[in-house]
This record gives sequence, C-alpha cells and structure tokens, in this order.
Amino acid sequence: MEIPIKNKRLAGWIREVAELCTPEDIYVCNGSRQEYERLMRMMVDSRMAIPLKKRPNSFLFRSDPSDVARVEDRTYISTPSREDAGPTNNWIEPDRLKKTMLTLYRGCMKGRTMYVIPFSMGPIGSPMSKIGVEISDSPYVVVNMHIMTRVGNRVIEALGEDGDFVPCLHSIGAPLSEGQKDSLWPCAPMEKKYISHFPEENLIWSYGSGYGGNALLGKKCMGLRIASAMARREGWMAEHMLILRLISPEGRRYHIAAAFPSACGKTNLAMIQPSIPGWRAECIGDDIAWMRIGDDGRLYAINPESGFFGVAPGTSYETNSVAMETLRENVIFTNCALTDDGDVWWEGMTDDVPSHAIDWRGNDWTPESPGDAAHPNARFTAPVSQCPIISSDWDNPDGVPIDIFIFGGRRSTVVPLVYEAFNWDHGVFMGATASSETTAANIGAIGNLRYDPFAMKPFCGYNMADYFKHWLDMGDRLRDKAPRIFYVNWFRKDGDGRFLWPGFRENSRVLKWMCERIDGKVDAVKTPIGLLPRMEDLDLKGLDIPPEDMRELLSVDISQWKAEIPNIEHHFKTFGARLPDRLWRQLEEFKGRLGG
Ligand code: OXD
Ligand code: MN
Repeated sequence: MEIPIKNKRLAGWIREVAELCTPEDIYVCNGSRQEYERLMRMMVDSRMAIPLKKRPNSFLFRSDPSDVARVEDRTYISTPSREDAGPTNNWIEPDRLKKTMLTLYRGCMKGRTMYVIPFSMGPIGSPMSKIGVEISDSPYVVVNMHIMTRVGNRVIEALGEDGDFVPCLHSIGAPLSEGQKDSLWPCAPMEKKYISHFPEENLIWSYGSGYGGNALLGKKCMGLRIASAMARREGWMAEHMLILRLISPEGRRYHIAAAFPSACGKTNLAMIQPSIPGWRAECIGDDIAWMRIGDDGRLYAINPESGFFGVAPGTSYETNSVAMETLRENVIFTNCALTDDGDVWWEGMTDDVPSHAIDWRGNDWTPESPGDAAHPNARFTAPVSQCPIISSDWDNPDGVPIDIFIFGGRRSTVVPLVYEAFNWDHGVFMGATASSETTAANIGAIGNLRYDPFAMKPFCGYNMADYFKHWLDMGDRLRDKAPRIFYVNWFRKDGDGRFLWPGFRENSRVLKWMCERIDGKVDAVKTPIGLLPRMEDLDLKGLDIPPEDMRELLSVDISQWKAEIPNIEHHFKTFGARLPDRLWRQLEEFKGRLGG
C-alpha cells in the first residue's frame, strides 16, 4: 500500500500497525472540513450519529451503556520498574502488558478502516507544542480529534522526514467478520479494555473503549500522562488546569491556572463572567495547561487543545451562559437526551423539563422515568474558537504568564471557601494533599472522598512522589517569579446539605481577592491552614448571603483539621521514602500550627 508520508518512522509504524491489526483499508486524515463532513455523513447513514434539527451541523451519539467514562481501573503506566509508576497508578511490566495487548490487537481492525490522525498539541510550530499521531479504527474518534486538536496535512509537513511524534494506537476492539452487522457503538468488554502508557518510550496503546479520554488520545493520555513524564525530563509542566485571563476595571490583566478534579467546575470557571461590575474574563483553556519558564523567568502557559470536551449535565444559561453560546453549532454531543423537536437536553439545562425525550440509552423517557435522561457524564465536543469570550491569546505560541495557581476539590465539609499558601513549599503541600469527593467522570463509586493531588491522580504518568519533587524544583527555579498559590472549595454545605456559597459567576469575588493579594492591596488572616480573607476584603456587594453563612465559609475548625492529619500521614506514607522531605517538613509545621 502506498502511504503518502515522508517521515520514515511514521511510515514504518503505520505499516507495522496495519500488519498487526489487518484493517480493510487505511486512510490518512488531512484535517479538512470535507473530511469531517464525509465521515459525519457516513456515521449518520449508519445511524451512529443523529443530526440535530435545532443545531446547525451538530450531532448526537449514544455510547454503549458499558462505555460511558474514563476507566481508571483499566489505565496503566507501564514502566520497567513498578516504583517508577508509583502507588497512584496501575502497573504491569511493559513486556507482559505488550504481550497481552498484542494478542488483542492482532486482527482487531478486521472489516474496518484504519484512520491515521496526525495532530498537534499546541499551535503547530510553537516551541511548547508536541506532535502525536493517533491510529484509530473509530470514525467517531476522528471527528472528535478534528475539534479537540489540530489535525492534518500541516502536521505532516511540520513532522518532515525525521521529526519526532508520540505514537498513539487506538482500537475499539471489535473486529467485524465477513457479513457481520456492526453495532451502533462497538467496543470491547471491560476486562479487555486497556488504556496503556509507556512513558519511557513516549508510547500510548489503548484498546477496547471508544469513549472520551480512553479514546481521544491527545487529551489525557498524551496531553497529561505522557506529557507529564516528558515535562519532568525536560523541565516544564503538564497540568490538569484551566487557564483564564481576568481583567480589572483599570485594565490590569491577571492570568490564572486552576487545577480541580474532573467534573468539579473547571469549564465553568474557565468561562466565568464575573458578577462584579467592571471586571471581565477571557477563556484560554478549560482542562490542560502546558507551562515553561520563559526568558524573563516567569512561567508561561499554553492550552494544548483546540476544543472543549465538557460535561453537559448541569450546564445552563444560569450556570455557564458562555458554554451554552459555544454550543450553538458545530458540536458533537455524546450521551445527551434527544428532544422531540430534534435538540439535545440534559439534567439542569433548563427549568422546564421536557415532557418526553429519548434518553441516552435510546429509550423513551418522561419526567416520571426512574433514570436520568442524559448520562451524568454526557459530554459536548466544541471548538474553542466558538467560545464568545475566547482570548485573542488562546493560541499564542508563546503562551501567557501565569500569576496565580488555584487548587481545589469538592468538599462538603472542613475546607473553607479560599485560603492562600504561606509560600511555594506550603502551596505544594496544599496541592499534594488536595482531596475531593469522586464524580461520574470515571467509572466507579460517586461521592467517595479521595486524595487527588493537584487533580492529577488519574493523569500523572510517573511516580507521584517524583511529581511533587518536580513541583518543588520548579519553585526553586522560579523563585520570586513563581505564581502565588491558593486553595478553594466552592462546594461547602451546611448541616442540611445546602450549598453555602452560590458559586459560578460569584466565584469572581474570590478571584478578585486573589488579585488584590498579589498586588499587595489587602492583608490576610493568618490561620494554621494558610492565609484567609478578612471578611471585609471579600467584595460581596449585591450578593444576598447571610453573614453566618459567610462566617462558616471562612472558618477554620481546628479539631476538624486535626482529624485530617492521620489521613494525610497515611496518604504520604503510601509514597514511602520517595516522598520529598520538604513535604514531611510541611506536615510537621502544619501539625505544629494546629497545636500538636
Ligand atoms: C475530562 C476529565 O474529561 O477530567 O476532562 O475526565
Ligand atoms: Mn479533565
């Protein structure tokens, strides 16, 4: 077969994969609009995609009910030594894992087209960007990759004859025998799914799932797991962070990067419309930040993606009008409900609930039906460029200079609305001990408390203790140019389970306080956990929030925090001797501040 590719390693790899997976044909994607439209038409014809009458050029897909989220239990970091993957990752020795997966890959694309998807994470040609090539037998993956990354001929050109790339092999794991009728969402059973990373070879092998981060390999697999390992080797950072620009009434710009676990509001914060008069925000990215130290010693961030793969349920004109505007056209929806007039719907989208819809499983649904109309992890895939508040710098190849880091999670108790780190090491301690109640973004139990350091637990491609060390090293290099570090919790509840803080647009009040902190305009209250706002420094004008709620939101209950200590100790001990001493020291100091 003639492959129109000059890059020798790429041409060789395509041949090798084709021999292994035995597809019916091979198609190299050029990234054009015609290509996108042709594949969509093909999927509409096969009834995998449903065109939406109400939204131009938008389509609904329904996945298999067993294939609805990332599968952390089936995700592997395969390093020669188990220690190098660390206690937060599943591990199988590379030769053994490859042997198992080669057996699965053998003949797995039979009856299907093998798509070769050359993509760039970050603007093509930026020194901060990296090229990947995904081989996949899923046309759904191709159209999503078109939106989420920069796909096509320009990438092949940038690769040249000997440019480097990350090979990302993906198969849904559902070969078709002669005459076999295809299912609408083919995939392999759970025990055959593998989302594997070989960080020492910069290699990704994914098998058996067609959904989200399991299949769109530029995102979590390359953009975070492989990139984080590369970043440590090369002295930069790959983080699970949104990036936004906040602009004060005087026109001063602040760049904020914030790490929250999946489905904890990163997309909402990335698209915030400040409720405080005169303040504006621009969106740069909602999920991943790649950051390097620039010539001036500051930390510069790019969003390596070019699309949003956001959680749909809960998104509304009330909670995130910018997202709703972004979703008007050219969108791929997955596992949302279909309304009778040909639109999508999900829980929380409108106050009026449709009296009838087709649910995410394809069944009739009414408000009396026992289950949700949309799956809780239903998603939209939309181009970043359609976001009405996208920053003109969102694809600036040099990135934007970060002033503020925010960590956080979903905690109904204990953790106050906001506090600031005393210094970089303390900020790293805050990130390393970040905890959150689990969400539907991963297959597994929902609402369990877990440590999710830097919101990277599912995404760190190496031993997390070494990752903490990398953060400490970055601080040593950045010194007084380092971003200031804050921790937030928008999800605190009272005893009756009611949220104490309104969240969404009102979170701008907390961001404003952070900006005033870095400008030295306001003092803070020193507490054992960090620096908290004085009540009078939080701009609460126009917000109807009872003072007792505010007091609770800004309270630090020493006995509750003391009760966290054994859990933190246990969490740290899981890293054994690899945990940096500087973090043990932080814990000792924390205990001291809490009074023993
Ligand atoms: C995501 C996730 O899809 O974190 O961004 O699960
Ligand atoms: Mn994410």
